[in-house]
Amino acid sequence: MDPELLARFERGDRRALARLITHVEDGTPQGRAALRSLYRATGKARSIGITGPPGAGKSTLVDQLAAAFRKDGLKLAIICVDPSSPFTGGAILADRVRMKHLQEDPDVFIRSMASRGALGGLSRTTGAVLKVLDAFGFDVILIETVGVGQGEVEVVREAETCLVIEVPGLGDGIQAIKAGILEIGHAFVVNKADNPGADRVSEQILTMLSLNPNPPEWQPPVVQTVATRGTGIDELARQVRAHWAHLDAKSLRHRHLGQRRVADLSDILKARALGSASQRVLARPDFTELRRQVELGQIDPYEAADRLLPFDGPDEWRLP
Ligand SMILES: Nc1nc2c(ncn2[C@@H]2O[C@H](COP(=O)(O)OP(=O)(O)O)[C@@H](O)[C@H]2O)c(=O)[nH]1
Ligand SMILES: [Mg+2]
Repeated sequence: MDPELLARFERGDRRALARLITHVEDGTPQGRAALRSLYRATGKARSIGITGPPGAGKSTLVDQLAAAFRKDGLKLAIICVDPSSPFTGGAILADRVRMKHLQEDPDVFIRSMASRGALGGLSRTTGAVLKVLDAFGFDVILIETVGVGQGEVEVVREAETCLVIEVPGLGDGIQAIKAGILEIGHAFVVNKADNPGADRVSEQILTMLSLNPNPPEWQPPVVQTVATRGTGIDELARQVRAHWAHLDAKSLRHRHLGQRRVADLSDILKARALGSASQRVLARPDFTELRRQVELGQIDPYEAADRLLPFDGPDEWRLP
């Protein structure tokens, strides 16, 4: 326990920031205590989630977007969430060397998150790290994640603006664009537009968006980019700013923040309810015996659970 850490964080010390993030990722008592005292200082930063298949150019795009926002004088944090583990052999993506001038910029903070963290779930950990960066005073937080599974989709949901990256040449575009991904995108980026087929992918996305039976108030634009050359980045940055203006004008940002706060309440209550229920179960004298009987198949786990934790509510967690 380091009582100085929070004080140094509040003075703007980036080493303290990095250490606090580690505490939060690991779910240490100090991490929890810090989140609690920081919470009221959150809600100012803009968050942008960037998702898409591996190799689509997300990191290159993030670097370019970051450079564009730096021209506006905005302070930036970049989080790269890479859920791939060494066991799946896909961990190299997080190691990509970032633009040198971003790395040397004192108003840019770059962080890789490779672990699932101890908070329970990738999105929960990312949400907590976002809070820390927000409280530290960054204007914009860019979150890059590989769009492979539900957990990663949840990560971009933490952000108020979601960019979905597609590329030409991944077979049939319609097959490659999953329905769930269409719903979360506030802007679609067809990167590698220097490769053939970019117009076709853009048209397919526009067609799929037009098929939405409940068209949203915000019409997601489709922007073509060549991230390696910086082509289309100004237009993309313009669309992101337009989305910010839309969120502000319609009080949607306010609503999004409110929803995140209630989601946090739900998560905290859930963790506490689990903690106190498990304490009650472990304190029961018949726990060890019932556990043994379940293990041997002598009674079924439902029967044992009924005896250990008599309960007449629904077996689900829901907060209205
Ligand atoms: N031809 C072309 N290559 C690109 C473009 N954007 C990125 N790349 C390259 O694609 C590869 C993967 O890029 P990266 O940003 O690491 O992709 P990520 O896995 O989505 O983060 C790198 O070799 C990039 O240089 C682009 O617009 N056109
Ligand atoms: Mg990457």
